Amino acid sequence: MAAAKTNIAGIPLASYIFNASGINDSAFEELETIANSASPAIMMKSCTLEPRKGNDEPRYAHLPFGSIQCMGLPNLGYKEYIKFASRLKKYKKPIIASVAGLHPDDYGVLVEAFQKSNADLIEVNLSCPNIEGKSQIAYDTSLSEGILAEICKIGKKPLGLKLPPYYDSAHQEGMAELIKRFDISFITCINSIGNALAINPETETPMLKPKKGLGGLCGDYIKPVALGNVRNFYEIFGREKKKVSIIGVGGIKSGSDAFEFLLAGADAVQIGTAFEREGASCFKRINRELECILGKKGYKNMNEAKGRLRYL
Ligand code: RRO
Repeated sequence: MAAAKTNIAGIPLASYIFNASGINDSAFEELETIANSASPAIMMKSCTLEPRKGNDEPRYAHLPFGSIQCMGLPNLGYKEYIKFASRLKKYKKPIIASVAGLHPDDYGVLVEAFQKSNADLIEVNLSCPNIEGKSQIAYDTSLSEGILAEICKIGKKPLGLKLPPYYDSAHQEGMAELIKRFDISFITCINSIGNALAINPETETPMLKPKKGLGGLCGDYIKPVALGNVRNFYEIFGREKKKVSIIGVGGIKSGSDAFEFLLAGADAVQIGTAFEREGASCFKRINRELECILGKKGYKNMNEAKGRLRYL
């Protein structure tokens, strides 16, 4: 059977499926659970300069086909995650830091700190939709450009961008142009679909308290949008010499979902909502299902199927 080995930005991963930032990855014990699971990497919660409690409860709700949340970046502050990266080293899995600024200047400080840490990769979150009064940076190319100019000067560890969903090819091309100009080694797409609203008709209230009920939509609802974004970036970067690894995320809960992301061109995928529902056993299950599909279809390795979507 084909082993679903892969790599991101040249860093080898023992399998294709690991955890998405934001789900059960804030506290050290949670990160150890991920380290002890079949996840081939340990992704940490997006962190800010200072610790944050996050938004008021209720801030997470299950929906019939996924979830909606407005967590508001609850995290222990970047200094804790630097310590966690050292303590997680013994698990011998790539450690991925995720950084989120509340102000554009924060990004330089955060990236510099993780460049000197035991993290192997740094995911720069430019797309959190859940902070009242702050827009999603990656929808603003000139703001993003200023941040990239700053962070790409620092250190040698591979940098990636966590991107929001794009709904217009011109916007996606604009972000791709920026990525080509800077030393960005991977992208993770997509973040949740921001500013969704779930209403409880019984109570006639939103399901969430923060932001008048608006929150990020996750799970099955967003899979086609995520696939579209992955595919479009795959087509754009496929025309270039420089390799940008693509990590797909959004609604993956089975090996068949992961296989669709592989066909679209993803180098690896992350699991969020399914991890929240099922716990850390999801990584082994989904990977086994994916390997089974590859075997049945006669693929000897991931590269034989990667990006090989056949147009009608
Ligand atoms: O913490 C959050 O509310 C959050 C973050 Br940082 C993010 O990047 N995406 C999201 O849906 N929620």
